[in-house]
Amino acid sequence: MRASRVTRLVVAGVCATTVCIGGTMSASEASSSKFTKTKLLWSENFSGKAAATVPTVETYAEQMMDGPKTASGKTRTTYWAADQGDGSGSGGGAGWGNNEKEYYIDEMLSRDGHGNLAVTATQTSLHPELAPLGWEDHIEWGYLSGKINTAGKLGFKYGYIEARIKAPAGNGTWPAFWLLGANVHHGVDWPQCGEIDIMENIGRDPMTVMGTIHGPGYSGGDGPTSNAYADAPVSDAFHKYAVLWLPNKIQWFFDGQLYQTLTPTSAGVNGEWVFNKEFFMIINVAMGGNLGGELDPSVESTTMLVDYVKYYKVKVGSKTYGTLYKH
Ligand SMILES: [Ca+2]
Repeated sequence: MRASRVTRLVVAGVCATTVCIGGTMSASEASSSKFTKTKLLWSENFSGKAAATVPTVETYAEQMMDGPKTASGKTRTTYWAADQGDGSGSGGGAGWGNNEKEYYIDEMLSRDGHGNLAVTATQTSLHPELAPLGWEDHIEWGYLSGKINTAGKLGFKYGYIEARIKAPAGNGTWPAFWLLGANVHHGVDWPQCGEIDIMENIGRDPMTVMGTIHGPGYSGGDGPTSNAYADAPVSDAFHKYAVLWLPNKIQWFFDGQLYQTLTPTSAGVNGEWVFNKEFFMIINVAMGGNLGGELDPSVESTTMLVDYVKYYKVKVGSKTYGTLYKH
């Protein structure tokens, strides 16, 4: 999510089945590691009444101050923080390092009352009452959108992580469900911190799902990646996006079907594997940018729905993997 990889997008051939992968399937991609989900370590179901905003979301700064208890002494009920702004303070600069064209505000995050998180991207000009001060002078703030993360509160290492998502529709949309190395907040820069993109999709290529990693020497357009292909736009229906994450191995699944396996010996990684440690989770809808592409004026408003995120401990052979960190 952090950087462009438009240069390595490959146009898919025709798929005869509902899901298939691009290119030639290697032996390691042909089958998933035999694993069993042994325990649900954490889940977020986004249940509750429809609300203008997600009531459990607080700013990252507030979360960092409060610790595991809220200021009033109650045990925290959320581990989500909202990212705000255009990325100017993110380290990636305005546009989040990708020339993205959204400005994140809390109001674009809501519960829909049907058990889903709704992340809406909407043209800023249509909602000047929600727009940041001076928005008229920033043509790059074409859309208001939403982004949440678990940084500093909830971390994950290994296991099986799955979200059920209905992607937004329209040219320029760039939804993502991804993980970022927790040490990015402790002096380690991107891409050394590592990034695992569990799901990305771009609206102008609506039937293609991308799974990617970024690390030292293999980031941006050089991040190892593969695609899964749906037989209809992934904005038409909910789909399950997941990774099985093990020491020195990550496998990507689309609706339960494996479509990619990456290891330290995968092409481009050159042995420096930065994924055997804690990561945090991010969900967002970017607009435009290096990967999202041209914005489409006809896309006035579009919404991504997230039914759930589930995190499981898994057993592979005689060993179990999956550690949840609550900070
Ligand atoms: Ca739900």
